[in-house]
Amino acid sequence: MDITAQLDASLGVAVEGFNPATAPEEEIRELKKLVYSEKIVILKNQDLEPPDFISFGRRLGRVETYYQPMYHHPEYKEIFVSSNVKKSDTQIGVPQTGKFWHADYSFMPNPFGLTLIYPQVVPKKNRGTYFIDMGAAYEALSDDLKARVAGKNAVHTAGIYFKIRPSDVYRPISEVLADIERETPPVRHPAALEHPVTGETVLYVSRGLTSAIEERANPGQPDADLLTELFEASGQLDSTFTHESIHLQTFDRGDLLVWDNRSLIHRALHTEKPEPTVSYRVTVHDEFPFYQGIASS
Ligand code: 7UC
Ligand code: FE
Repeated sequence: MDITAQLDASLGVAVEGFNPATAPEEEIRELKKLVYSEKIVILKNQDLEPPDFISFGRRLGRVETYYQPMYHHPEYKEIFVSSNVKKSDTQIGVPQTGKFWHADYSFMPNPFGLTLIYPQVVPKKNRGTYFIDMGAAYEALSDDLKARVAGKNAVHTAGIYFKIRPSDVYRPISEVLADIERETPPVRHPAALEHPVTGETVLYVSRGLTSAIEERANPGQPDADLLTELFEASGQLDSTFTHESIHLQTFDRGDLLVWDNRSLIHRALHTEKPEPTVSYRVTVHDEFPFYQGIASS
Protein backbone atom coordinates (compact mmCIF):
# COMPACT_ATOMS: atom_id res chain seq x y z
CA MET A 1 0.00 0.00 0.00
CA ASP A 2 1.68 3.15 -1.27
CA ILE A 3 0.17 6.38 0.10
CA THR A 4 0.49 9.81 -1.52
CA ALA A 5 -1.05 13.08 -0.37
CA GLN A 6 -3.12 14.89 -2.98
CA LEU A 7 -1.55 18.10 -4.14
CA ASP A 8 -3.47 21.31 -3.43
CA ALA A 9 -6.06 19.47 -1.37
CA SER A 10 -6.98 19.80 2.25
CA LEU A 11 -8.41 16.30 2.35
CA GLY A 12 -7.77 12.87 0.99
CA VAL A 13 -4.90 10.61 0.01
CA ALA A 14 -4.35 8.38 -2.99
CA VAL A 15 -3.32 4.76 -2.49
CA GLU A 16 -1.58 2.66 -5.13
CA GLY A 17 -0.99 -1.06 -4.99
CA PHE A 18 -3.93 -2.04 -2.81
CA ASN A 19 -5.66 -5.30 -3.71
CA PRO A 20 -9.02 -5.59 -1.91
CA ALA A 21 -9.21 -9.35 -2.47
CA THR A 22 -5.75 -10.33 -1.24
CA ALA A 23 -4.96 -7.58 1.28
CA PRO A 24 -4.14 -9.17 4.65
CA GLU A 25 -6.32 -8.20 7.64
CA GLU A 26 -3.52 -5.97 8.86
CA GLU A 27 -3.68 -3.91 5.68
CA ILE A 28 -7.47 -3.64 5.89
CA ARG A 29 -7.06 -2.20 9.40
CA GLU A 30 -4.42 0.20 8.12
CA LEU A 31 -6.74 1.31 5.32
CA LYS A 32 -9.59 1.99 7.75
CA LYS A 33 -7.27 4.04 9.97
CA LEU A 34 -6.31 6.05 6.92
CA VAL A 35 -9.97 6.71 6.10
CA TYR A 36 -10.60 8.07 9.61
CA SER A 37 -7.47 10.23 9.65
CA GLU A 38 -7.49 11.48 6.03
CA LYS A 39 -11.26 11.29 5.51
CA ILE A 40 -11.06 10.31 1.82
CA VAL A 41 -8.94 7.49 0.42
CA ILE A 42 -8.74 7.04 -3.34
CA LEU A 43 -7.75 3.50 -4.20
CA LYS A 44 -6.14 3.68 -7.63
CA ASN A 45 -6.32 1.22 -10.55
CA GLN A 46 -9.08 -1.01 -9.25
CA ASP A 47 -10.70 -3.54 -11.54
CA LEU A 48 -13.57 -5.13 -9.65
CA GLU A 49 -16.69 -6.94 -10.76
CA PRO A 50 -19.82 -6.13 -8.75
CA PRO A 51 -19.46 -9.19 -6.46
CA ASP A 52 -15.81 -8.24 -5.75
CA PHE A 53 -16.91 -4.73 -4.84
CA ILE A 54 -19.46 -6.11 -2.37
CA SER A 55 -16.89 -8.55 -0.94
CA PHE A 56 -14.53 -5.65 -0.36
CA GLY A 57 -17.31 -3.81 1.48
CA ARG A 58 -17.81 -6.88 3.66
CA ARG A 59 -14.12 -6.84 4.59
CA LEU A 60 -14.69 -3.36 6.06
CA GLY A 61 -17.85 -4.16 8.02
CA ARG A 62 -21.55 -4.84 7.69
CA VAL A 63 -22.86 -3.83 4.29
CA GLU A 64 -26.10 -1.81 4.28
CA THR A 65 -28.59 -2.32 1.45
CA TYR A 66 -30.37 0.89 0.43
CA TYR A 67 -33.93 0.99 1.72
CA GLN A 68 -35.47 1.87 -1.66
CA PRO A 69 -35.25 -0.89 -4.30
CA MET A 70 -35.34 1.54 -7.23
CA TYR A 71 -31.68 2.36 -6.49
CA HIS A 72 -30.53 -1.27 -6.46
CA HIS A 73 -28.30 -2.86 -9.07
CA PRO A 74 -30.66 -5.31 -10.84
CA GLU A 75 -28.53 -8.32 -9.86
CA TYR A 76 -26.79 -7.12 -6.71
CA LYS A 77 -29.08 -5.32 -4.29
CA GLU A 78 -26.14 -4.29 -2.07
CA ILE A 79 -24.98 -1.97 -4.87
CA PHE A 80 -26.68 1.42 -5.10
CA VAL A 81 -26.57 2.66 -8.69
CA SER A 82 -26.47 6.28 -9.68
CA SER A 83 -26.88 6.47 -13.45
CA ASN A 84 -28.21 8.66 -16.19
CA VAL A 85 -27.45 6.04 -18.85
CA LYS A 86 -30.33 3.87 -20.06
CA LYS A 87 -29.73 0.26 -21.08
CA SER A 88 -32.02 -0.62 -24.02
CA ASP A 89 -34.45 2.03 -22.78
CA THR A 90 -34.65 0.79 -19.20
CA GLN A 91 -33.46 2.97 -16.40
CA ILE A 92 -31.02 1.14 -14.14
CA GLY A 93 -30.57 2.84 -10.78
CA VAL A 94 -31.51 6.50 -10.39
CA PRO A 95 -30.21 9.60 -12.21
CA GLN A 96 -29.06 12.82 -10.52
CA THR A 97 -28.60 11.37 -7.04
CA GLY A 98 -27.18 13.37 -4.16
CA LYS A 99 -27.27 16.75 -5.88
CA PHE A 100 -27.49 18.52 -2.53
CA TRP A 101 -25.30 18.73 0.57
CA HIS A 102 -25.79 15.62 2.69
CA ALA A 103 -24.23 12.87 4.74
CA ASP A 104 -25.52 9.49 3.55
CA TYR A 105 -28.37 8.03 5.60
CA SER A 106 -28.41 10.85 8.16
CA PHE A 107 -32.21 10.58 8.01
CA MET A 108 -31.98 7.03 9.38
CA PRO A 109 -31.79 6.09 13.09
CA ASN A 110 -28.42 4.39 12.60
CA PRO A 111 -26.37 5.82 9.71
CA PHE A 112 -23.29 3.93 8.41
CA GLY A 113 -19.72 5.10 8.93
CA LEU A 114 -18.22 4.37 5.52
CA THR A 115 -19.24 5.15 1.96
CA LEU A 116 -17.52 3.50 -1.01
CA ILE A 117 -17.98 4.90 -4.50
CA TYR A 118 -16.68 3.14 -7.58
CA PRO A 119 -17.30 5.26 -10.69
CA GLN A 120 -18.13 3.13 -13.75
CA VAL A 121 -18.69 5.75 -16.44
CA VAL A 122 -16.71 8.90 -15.75
CA PRO A 123 -17.66 12.15 -17.49
CA LYS A 124 -14.90 14.02 -19.31
CA LYS A 125 -15.80 17.43 -17.97
CA ASN A 126 -17.43 18.28 -14.66
CA ARG A 127 -16.30 15.14 -12.97
CA GLY A 128 -16.07 14.83 -9.24
CA THR A 129 -17.89 15.23 -5.97
CA TYR A 130 -17.83 18.21 -3.63
CA PHE A 131 -16.95 17.59 0.01
CA ILE A 132 -16.94 19.64 3.20
CA ASP A 133 -15.04 18.49 6.27
CA MET A 134 -17.57 19.09 9.04
CA GLY A 135 -14.98 18.42 11.76
CA ALA A 136 -12.97 21.36 10.47
CA ALA A 137 -16.23 23.31 10.00
CA TYR A 138 -17.13 22.80 13.67
CA GLU A 139 -13.64 23.83 14.75
CA ALA A 140 -13.90 27.04 12.70
CA LEU A 141 -17.23 28.12 14.22
CA SER A 142 -17.22 31.23 16.39
CA ASP A 143 -17.36 30.66 20.15
CA ASP A 144 -20.88 32.05 20.04
CA LEU A 145 -22.05 29.49 17.46
CA LYS A 146 -20.29 26.66 19.29
CA ALA A 147 -22.11 27.64 22.47
CA ARG A 148 -25.46 27.80 20.67
CA VAL A 149 -24.96 24.35 19.10
CA ALA A 150 -24.16 22.72 22.45
CA GLY A 151 -27.03 20.59 23.72
CA LYS A 152 -28.98 20.87 20.46
CA ASN A 153 -30.37 18.11 18.30
CA ALA A 154 -30.69 18.27 14.53
CA VAL A 155 -33.78 16.82 12.89
CA HIS A 156 -33.06 14.88 9.68
CA THR A 157 -35.56 13.89 7.03
CA ALA A 158 -35.48 12.24 3.62
CA GLY A 159 -38.49 14.35 2.69
CA ILE A 160 -36.71 17.46 1.44
CA TYR A 161 -35.08 15.77 -1.59
CA PHE A 162 -37.14 12.59 -1.82
CA LYS A 163 -37.38 11.50 -5.45
CA ILE A 164 -40.78 10.67 -6.85
CA ARG A 165 -40.60 7.01 -7.88
CA PRO A 166 -41.93 5.81 -11.26
CA SER A 167 -44.69 4.02 -9.31
CA ASP A 168 -45.73 7.36 -7.75
CA VAL A 169 -46.92 8.86 -11.02
CA TYR A 170 -50.65 9.78 -10.78
CA ARG A 171 -50.70 9.08 -7.04
CA PRO A 172 -52.01 11.84 -4.78
CA ILE A 173 -49.07 13.78 -3.35
CA SER A 174 -50.56 13.51 0.15
CA GLU A 175 -50.27 9.72 -0.04
CA VAL A 176 -46.67 9.90 -1.24
CA LEU A 177 -45.88 12.26 1.64
CA ALA A 178 -47.60 9.92 4.08
CA ASP A 179 -45.44 7.04 2.74
CA ILE A 180 -42.27 9.03 3.37
CA GLU A 181 -43.42 9.85 6.89
CA ARG A 182 -44.19 6.19 7.61
CA GLU A 183 -41.05 4.67 6.01
CA THR A 184 -38.58 7.29 7.18
CA PRO A 185 -40.00 9.30 10.06
CA PRO A 186 -37.76 12.27 10.97
CA VAL A 187 -34.87 11.32 13.25
CA ARG A 188 -32.84 13.34 15.75
CA HIS A 189 -29.07 13.24 16.11
CA PRO A 190 -26.79 15.60 18.06
CA ALA A 191 -26.08 18.72 15.97
CA ALA A 192 -22.46 18.35 17.08
CA LEU A 193 -21.48 14.74 17.52
CA GLU A 194 -18.34 13.08 18.79
CA HIS A 195 -16.54 10.91 16.25
CA PRO A 196 -16.05 7.54 17.96
CA VAL A 197 -12.64 6.91 16.36
CA THR A 198 -10.93 10.29 16.13
CA GLY A 199 -12.71 11.94 19.07
CA GLU A 200 -13.25 14.96 16.84
CA THR A 201 -16.42 17.03 17.22
CA VAL A 202 -18.35 17.03 13.96
CA LEU A 203 -21.06 19.50 12.96
CA TYR A 204 -23.72 17.06 11.76
CA VAL A 205 -26.16 19.18 9.77
CA SER A 206 -26.72 19.32 6.04
CA ARG A 207 -28.78 21.54 3.80
CA GLY A 208 -30.30 18.56 1.97
CA LEU A 209 -31.34 16.39 4.88
CA THR A 210 -31.55 18.54 8.02
CA SER A 211 -34.90 20.23 8.52
CA ALA A 212 -34.54 21.78 11.97
CA ILE A 213 -32.37 22.30 15.00
CA GLU A 214 -33.84 22.30 18.48
CA GLU A 215 -33.00 22.08 22.19
CA ARG A 216 -32.64 18.48 23.30
CA ALA A 217 -34.83 19.32 26.28
CA ASN A 218 -37.36 21.22 24.20
CA PRO A 219 -38.17 19.29 21.01
CA GLY A 220 -40.51 20.92 18.55
CA GLN A 221 -39.15 24.43 19.18
CA PRO A 222 -36.86 24.90 16.18
CA ASP A 223 -34.17 27.59 15.97
CA ALA A 224 -34.31 28.39 12.25
CA ASP A 225 -31.78 31.21 12.50
CA LEU A 226 -29.19 28.94 14.05
CA LEU A 227 -29.60 26.31 11.33
CA THR A 228 -29.16 28.94 8.59
CA GLU A 229 -26.09 30.37 10.34
CA LEU A 230 -24.55 26.89 10.52
CA PHE A 231 -25.22 26.23 6.82
CA GLU A 232 -23.69 29.62 6.01
CA ALA A 233 -20.62 29.19 8.22
CA SER A 234 -19.84 25.73 6.85
CA GLY A 235 -20.08 26.83 3.19
CA GLN A 236 -23.30 25.02 2.30
CA LEU A 237 -25.05 28.13 0.99
CA ASP A 238 -22.30 29.01 -1.48
CA SER A 239 -23.78 28.50 -4.93
CA THR A 240 -20.44 29.23 -6.59
CA PHE A 241 -18.67 26.41 -4.70
CA THR A 242 -15.67 28.65 -4.07
CA HIS A 243 -16.04 28.72 -0.26
CA GLU A 244 -12.70 27.75 1.30
CA SER A 245 -14.29 24.75 3.05
CA ILE A 246 -15.38 23.14 -0.22
CA HIS A 247 -13.13 20.48 -1.69
CA LEU A 248 -13.80 19.13 -5.18
CA GLN A 249 -12.65 15.53 -5.33
CA THR A 250 -12.07 14.47 -8.91
CA PHE A 251 -11.60 10.88 -10.01
CA ASP A 252 -10.55 8.77 -12.95
CA ARG A 253 -11.78 5.41 -14.18
CA GLY A 254 -10.33 2.73 -11.88
CA ASP A 255 -10.52 4.92 -8.77
CA LEU A 256 -12.47 3.57 -5.83
CA LEU A 257 -13.23 6.19 -3.19
CA VAL A 258 -13.70 5.30 0.47
CA TRP A 259 -14.75 8.12 2.77
CA ASP A 260 -15.67 8.88 6.34
CA ASN A 261 -19.44 9.40 6.26
CA ARG A 262 -19.43 10.74 9.84
CA SER A 263 -17.23 13.76 9.34
CA LEU A 264 -17.80 14.65 5.70
CA ILE A 265 -20.80 15.94 3.87
CA HIS A 266 -20.82 15.70 0.09
CA ARG A 267 -22.72 16.82 -2.94
CA ALA A 268 -22.76 15.39 -6.44
CA LEU A 269 -21.56 17.57 -9.26
CA HIS A 270 -24.28 17.08 -11.87
CA THR A 271 -24.83 19.62 -14.58
CA GLU A 272 -27.97 20.69 -16.40
CA LYS A 273 -27.09 18.79 -19.56
CA PRO A 274 -25.17 15.94 -18.01
CA GLU A 275 -22.68 13.73 -19.78
CA PRO A 276 -23.13 9.99 -19.28
CA THR A 277 -22.29 9.15 -15.65
CA VAL A 278 -22.63 5.86 -13.80
CA SER A 279 -21.36 5.01 -10.39
CA TYR A 280 -21.73 2.10 -8.01
CA ARG A 281 -21.94 2.60 -4.26
CA VAL A 282 -21.53 0.21 -1.34
CA THR A 283 -22.09 1.41 2.21
CA VAL A 284 -20.73 -0.11 5.39
CA HIS A 285 -21.33 -0.02 9.13
CA ASP A 286 -17.91 -0.26 10.77
CA GLU A 287 -17.35 -1.73 14.23
CA PHE A 288 -17.92 1.58 16.05
CA PRO A 289 -21.21 3.15 17.09
CA PHE A 290 -22.06 5.99 14.69
CA TYR A 291 -21.52 8.34 17.62
CA GLN A 292 -21.16 7.93 21.35
CA GLY A 293 -24.58 7.58 22.88
CA ILE A 294 -26.55 6.73 19.72
CA ALA A 295 -29.70 4.77 20.53
CA SER A 296 -28.72 1.19 19.65
CA SER A 297 -30.87 -0.30 16.94
O1 7UC B 1 -31.47 10.11 -4.86
C1 7UC B 1 -30.77 10.51 -3.92
O2 7UC B 1 -30.24 11.62 -3.97
C2 7UC B 1 -30.56 9.60 -2.72
C3 7UC B 1 -30.43 10.31 -1.41
C4 7UC B 1 -31.76 10.89 -0.97
N1 7UC B 1 -29.98 9.45 -0.34
C5 7UC B 1 -28.64 8.99 -0.29
C6 7UC B 1 -28.31 8.46 1.09
O3 7UC B 1 -27.71 7.40 1.23
O4 7UC B 1 -28.63 9.12 2.05
FE1 FE C 1 -24.45 10.54 -1.03
